[in-house]
Amino acid sequence: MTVLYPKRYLTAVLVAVITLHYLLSITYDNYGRISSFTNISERIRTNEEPTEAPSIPDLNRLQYTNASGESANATFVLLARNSDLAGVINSMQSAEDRFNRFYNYPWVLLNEEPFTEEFKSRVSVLTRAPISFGQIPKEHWYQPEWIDEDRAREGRQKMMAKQIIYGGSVPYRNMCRFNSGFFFRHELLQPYRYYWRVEPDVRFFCDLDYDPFLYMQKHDKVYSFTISLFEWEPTIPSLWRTVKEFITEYPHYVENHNAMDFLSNDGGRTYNLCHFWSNFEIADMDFWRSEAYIAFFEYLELKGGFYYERWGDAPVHSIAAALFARRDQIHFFRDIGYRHDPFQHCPSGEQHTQNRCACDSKDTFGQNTSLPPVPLVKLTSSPLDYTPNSCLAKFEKLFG
Ligand SMILES: Nc1nc2c(ncn2[C@@H]2O[C@H](COP(=O)(O)OP(=O)(O)O)[C@@H](O)[C@H]2O)c(=O)[nH]1
Ligand SMILES: [Mg+2]
Repeated sequence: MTVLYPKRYLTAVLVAVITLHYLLSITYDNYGRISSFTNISERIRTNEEPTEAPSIPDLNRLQYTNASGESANATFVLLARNSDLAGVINSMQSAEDRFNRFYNYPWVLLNEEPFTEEFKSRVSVLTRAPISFGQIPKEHWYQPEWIDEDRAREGRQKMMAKQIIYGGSVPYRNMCRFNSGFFFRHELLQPYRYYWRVEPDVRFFCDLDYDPFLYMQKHDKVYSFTISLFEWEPTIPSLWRTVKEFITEYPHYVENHNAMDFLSNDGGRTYNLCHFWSNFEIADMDFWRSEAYIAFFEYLELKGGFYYERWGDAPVHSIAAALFARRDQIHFFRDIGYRHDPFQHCPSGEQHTQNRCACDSKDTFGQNTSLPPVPLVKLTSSPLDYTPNSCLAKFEKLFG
C-alpha cells in the first residue's frame, strides 16, 4: 500500500510532475513562458512590492490567454490603396499592439491595383503573422459594362447637388459593391471562414484578452459590430423596395427568428435606416458565401443600385444579417474600444480599467439615447452634421 512507502510515493509524484512540466514546456510555447523561472521570480517580486496598486491590470496577462493553443480559421482583411499607406500602418499597429501580437492571425491586404514594393515592405514589419497582398480581379471591382452610364452619371450629379458625401465618386461605389458581394470570393480569402475587417486610420483603444474569432465560433455568431447608426436615406432610395421584392420572391431565405425589428419599426413596411457600421466587422464569410446571401446580392446587383444610387455595404450587410441569420447570431462587441472618424465606441467600468482603454468612456457613440431615433433629414458633406444618434438602444432593447 502507498501509505507504507511514503518515500517511494513522493519520488513517483516528483518524477510525474517534472515529466509533465517538461512535456508541457516543449509542447506549448505559452506554458513555457508562463512557468519559466524568470517569469515566476518576476511575479514573486511583483507580489512582494506592496506599493503597486491592485487595480493596475497585469500587463503580462494577455500572453497567457491563448495558452490552450486553440485558434479559429480566421484572418484580418484590409482593403486599401497605395496612397493609404500611413493610415494602414496606424490601423495595423493598433490591432497588433492590442490583440494580434499575442494571437498572430494572418493579414490579407487587397487592392484593385498592385501594391507597391514600398507599401509591402512598410506594412510587413508590423506583424509576425503571415501577411499576403492580393490584387482584385477587374470584374469584382469596376462598374459592369451593362450599367447604363448615362443613368449612373445622372444619379451621381443629383447626389453631388445635395452635397452627399462620396455622392460623385465612382471608386467609392466600386468599393461598396466589392465589399458587399466580392471580397469573400477573393482567392486569398478562400482558406478562411472568419474575418476581421480593418480600414486605414482606425484605432483600437483597449486590450483584447480573449480571441473574438473563437468567441464567434463557440457561440455560433455570424456577424458582429461595435457601432450602429442611421444610413443617409438619399444614398439608398430604392434599396428597401428591392429588399421587399426579394423577400416576396424568395421567402424561404428569410430566417424565422430574424431581426426585422432592428430594421423596421412597422413590421417591415418601411426601413428605419438602422445599420451596423461595417468599417468594423468580425463575421463569418460562410454566411456571405451562403445560397441566401449570394441570391440576395445578385438580386441587388441586377437592380444597379450600387451605381444608380450609392448603396453602401453597411446597409446591405446589415439587412442581410438581420434577415437571413437568427437574431441571436448578431453580436455587439461591447468590450472592443474602436474609433473610425468621426465616431467611436468606448467601453466603461471594469472593461475599461482591465483592458487599459485609451478612450473616454463618456465619449462613446450610442450613449446619447435620449434623442428620438429620427433619421437624418438635413444633409451636408460634413459628417458632423450627421445626427449623433445611435441604433444601439434599439438593438439592446430587441436583443436583450
Ligand atoms: N483599393 C482601394 N481601396 C479603396 C478605394 N476606395 C476606398 N477604399 C478602401 O475602402 C475602405 C472604405 O473607404 P474609406 O475611404 O475609408 O470610406 P469611409 O470609411 O466610408 O469614409 C477603406 O479600407 C479604403 O482604404 C479604392 O478606390 N481602391
Ligand atoms: Mg474608412
